[in-house]
Amino acid sequence: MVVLPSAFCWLALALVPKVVAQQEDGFDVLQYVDPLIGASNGGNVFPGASLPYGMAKAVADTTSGSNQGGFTLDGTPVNGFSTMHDSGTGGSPSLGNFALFPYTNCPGGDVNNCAFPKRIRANFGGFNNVTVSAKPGIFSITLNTSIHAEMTVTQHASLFRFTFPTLGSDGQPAQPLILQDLTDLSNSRQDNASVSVDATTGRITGNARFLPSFGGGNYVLYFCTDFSGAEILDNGIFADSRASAAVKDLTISRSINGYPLPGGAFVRFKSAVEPILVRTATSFISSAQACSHAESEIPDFDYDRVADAATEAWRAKMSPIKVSPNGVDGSMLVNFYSGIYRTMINPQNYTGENPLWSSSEPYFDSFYCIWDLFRSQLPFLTITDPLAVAEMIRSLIDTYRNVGWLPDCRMSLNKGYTQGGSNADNVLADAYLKGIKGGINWDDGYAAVVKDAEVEPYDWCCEGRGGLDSWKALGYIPVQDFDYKGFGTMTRSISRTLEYSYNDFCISQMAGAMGKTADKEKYIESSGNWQNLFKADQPSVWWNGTDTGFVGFFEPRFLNRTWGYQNPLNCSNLDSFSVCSLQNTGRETFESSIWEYGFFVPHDQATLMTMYGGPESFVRRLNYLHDQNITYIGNEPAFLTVFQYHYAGRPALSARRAHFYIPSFFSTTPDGLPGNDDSGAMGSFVAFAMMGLFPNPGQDVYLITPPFFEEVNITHPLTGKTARVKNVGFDAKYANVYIQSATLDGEAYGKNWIDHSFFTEGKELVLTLGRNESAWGTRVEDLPPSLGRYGGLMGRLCIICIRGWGGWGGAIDCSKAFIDLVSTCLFLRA
Ligand SMILES: *[C@@H]1O[C@H](CO)[C@@H](O)[C@H](O)[C@H]1NC(C)=O
Ligand SMILES: *[C@@H]1O[C@H](CO)[C@@H](O)[C@H](O)[C@H]1NC(C)=O
Ligand SMILES: *[C@@H]1O[C@H](CO)[C@@H](O)[C@H](O)[C@H]1NC(C)=O
Ligand SMILES: *[C@@H]1O[C@H](CO)[C@@H](O)[C@H](O)[C@H]1NC(C)=O
Ligand SMILES: *[C@@H]1O[C@H](CO)[C@@H](O)[C@H](O)[C@H]1NC(C)=O
Ligand SMILES: *[C@@H]1O[C@H](CO)[C@@H](O)[C@H](O)[C@H]1NC(C)=O
Ligand SMILES: *[C@@H]1O[C@H](CO)[C@@H](O)[C@H](O)[C@H]1NC(C)=O
Ligand SMILES: *[C@@H]1O[C@H](CO)[C@@H](O)[C@H](O)[C@H]1NC(C)=O
Ligand SMILES: *[C@@H]1O[C@H](CO)[C@@H](O)[C@H](O)[C@H]1NC(C)=O
Ligand SMILES: *[C@H]1O[C@H](CO)[C@@H](O)[C@H](O)[C@@H]1NC(C)=O
Repeated sequence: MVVLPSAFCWLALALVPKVVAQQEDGFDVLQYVDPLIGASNGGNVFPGASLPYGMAKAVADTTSGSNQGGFTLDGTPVNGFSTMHDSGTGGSPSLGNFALFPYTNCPGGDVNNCAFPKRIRANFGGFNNVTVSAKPGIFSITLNTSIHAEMTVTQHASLFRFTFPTLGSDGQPAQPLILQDLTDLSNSRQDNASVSVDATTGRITGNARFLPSFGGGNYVLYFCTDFSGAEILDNGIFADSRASAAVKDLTISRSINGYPLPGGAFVRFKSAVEPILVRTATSFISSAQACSHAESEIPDFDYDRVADAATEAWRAKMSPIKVSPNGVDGSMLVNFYSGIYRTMINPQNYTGENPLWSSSEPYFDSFYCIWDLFRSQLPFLTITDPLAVAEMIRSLIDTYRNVGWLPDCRMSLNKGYTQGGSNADNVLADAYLKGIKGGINWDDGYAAVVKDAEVEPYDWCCEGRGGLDSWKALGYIPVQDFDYKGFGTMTRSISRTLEYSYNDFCISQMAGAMGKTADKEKYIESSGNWQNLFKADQPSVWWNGTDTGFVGFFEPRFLNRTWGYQNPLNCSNLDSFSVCSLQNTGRETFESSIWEYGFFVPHDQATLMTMYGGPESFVRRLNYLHDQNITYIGNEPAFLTVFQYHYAGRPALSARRAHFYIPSFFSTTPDGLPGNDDSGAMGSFVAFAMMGLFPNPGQDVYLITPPFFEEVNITHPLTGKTARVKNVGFDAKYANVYIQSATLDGEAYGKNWIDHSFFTEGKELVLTLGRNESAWGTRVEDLPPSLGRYGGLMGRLCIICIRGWGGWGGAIDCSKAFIDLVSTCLFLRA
């Protein structure tokens, strides 16, 4: 069984890093991690105690209505302390099951004078912000009731230490009561939850069925809770607002209240001379397994030992990334390291905890969601924690084997909603091209991505792709498609077409690297399908009638190949009217505008640029997208657009744009995140942007900009080699952010991108900075790879012109195109 091995692994992990932790130079990376960044204003991060990828995540839960990751610093009170959470959530709050709540005593000694229901006990959960402390692996808070709550974790178990005042609210000596409620953050508990308390030991066990927060289905979670530190006075169960020590077992209905009827167990103690320790573990398998996790991971109730081990686990994960603090504001370091920290909260390692199928493969959950994670979070971990990424990918492939498809989103053992394409394809390609091995069966991985491209699921709400017949027959997803084979929300035809195109490109690259030439050709061909929705004569006019001056946008198309229409600015950051998410009244672009999706051709920027009239016009468009606030950095599709200037031979503008967003949109305060962190997506954006190497995910490409620090060292966990980026002429005021020249391992380096061998082989990149844009990285041979050709554009333009007059129904001004071509050639000095 998994119980013992997993406990041993975690103990081992906790012991080894002690060595790493002894930083010769006294640089302790953990001093720069602030888990509270994003704990208010909708960041919805999980700010509590977790191990890297840990299943146990302990924190105080507040009553905030912000779909929070448990705790918030927004003035709402605490109504429980629970041990399972997700981070950066958007849809609805996730997990937060089986909350504990402490009272110093029940007035008059009567348990019925303690408040059991969640809504009422929030009256006893007020707190002052200054009492909150969050560090990697540890969280603490003091409630207005003077109860001090500290918490730390192992992989599956949380250890809470409650310190009580000597007198209760009625002035009588403390006789603490701790209750445990059969609830979760979103009040999703279903029928027939149950709980039992052992009269002698006070051990509470139980289980309940809950709903996942952004998907279908349900899950059953079990728990096991033990106490230490004081003698037990009595114990029992509660139902609604009444409790009794005479009853030890409860099975409770969801009831007809519209919210689950409060129910759970309590344990009361004779005194509060010492702090009371509460150890609670969960399992998706059984209460017995939860108890076994708890006993093996925290046999001794030793809070300090567990907290130290958690701290060391984080220090070990984070120490390989070292930046020079020289000259920079401390908040820059906090921004950077806190971002990195948040990349390792989710996905969660539920290996040994998957009741759905039996397998010896790892099982990771809380891919919440891959649409967010593929862009920079998983690529970040590919550099810093390739072994973990290998386990995640094995888990994705095992999910394909057992469920039939790769997930696009997955939480709490259930399928989550697909937002666009089958973006696990991008994740697999990214890892494959970067040489991630770690026991991955890549033949099965390849079969999984091909299935996404070839087989339409009956229900494509939550896996695979919809509209495959039209995709293959027409080369795009039509608006108002006719699809009788599979069913899902028939919206997002533009963003799905763009994402499917890129998914196919990712498959083609895997095929190419595996020597499957015919497949490679086939998927390269379909990766060009995005072009079929480009309406060359489409203008873009603001709602007040002002013309943006740009022509040529993606537009929806019907089955009969005629054009539909969506204002290219709708669903942008400035459109608060349109419905743009997964609603069935949604638009043809998901959570973003045609303007922004207009850049989502990560594999063929050269051809896109040609269609946009050449690099100058492409750059003007990118500037307009950012400067007019059409895009919003708080949602993931914006990430790559910050750096796409590289493809137009203007890497300096990417650098400038990175500084435009950081720190002004990302500050180190609880309200400092511009949107939901979406697991650690925002965190990874900050980390990559500040490190100066931004990935084009799904390709072995990192776009080079100067790091925000004088020096960045990243030691590869497998090869042990240290990659180094050094800024010469570094200026902590960030006026010198333009690369004048570069060397790679001492040789002049003109390309504005680099590949993954930089990290695995520990290369050294030295960037010489200046105040002005330079010629560095601007020549065609310096540009990142693109499927179509840069510069030599005449042929393509003619094709566009011909297609423009033919099947496209729109005219393109070929004389203007010719002028753009000439300016392109001049600019690129090809
Ligand atoms: C995931 O959990 C399993 C079982 O506890 C463990 O063997 C493995 O090392 C963990 N993986 C990571 C990346 O932490
Ligand atoms: C808790 O105490 C703080 C200050 O100590 C106070 O501002 C706040 O109003 C109190 N909250 C409640 C719910 O009593
Ligand atoms: C809950 O238990 C009752 C009584 O045993 C049973 O009738 C009912 O079907 C159960 N509900 C569910 C959802 O299992
Ligand atoms: C990076 O590594 C180099 C070479 O080992 C070392 O000289 C330098 O001090 C390191 N920089 C940081 C910030 O750790
Ligand atoms: C119309 O709106 C755009 C975008 O907000 C703005 O840039 C422009 O100045 C406005 N034009 C007029 C005439 O108000
Ligand atoms: C094409 O289909 C659309 C949507 O059904 C319809 O409005 C339009 O009239 C059709 N055009 C032609 C030429 O058939
Ligand atoms: C597009 O967005 C604008 C601004 O919110 C809104 O007024 C308009 O109705 C939207 N158009 C459609 C078709 O939704
Ligand atoms: C864009 O938004 C920022 C703040 O979010 C604001 O300062 C700026 O004026 C806006 N620009 C335009 C053109 O609306
Ligand atoms: C660099 O830019 C500054 C300010 O934009 C300008 O005054 C200066 O002349 C430029 N230097 C060179 C060498 O182009
Ligand atoms: C914490 O405390 C107040 C009042 O309780 C809240 O309304 C604030 O927003 C606050 N949060 C922060 C981050 O200061």
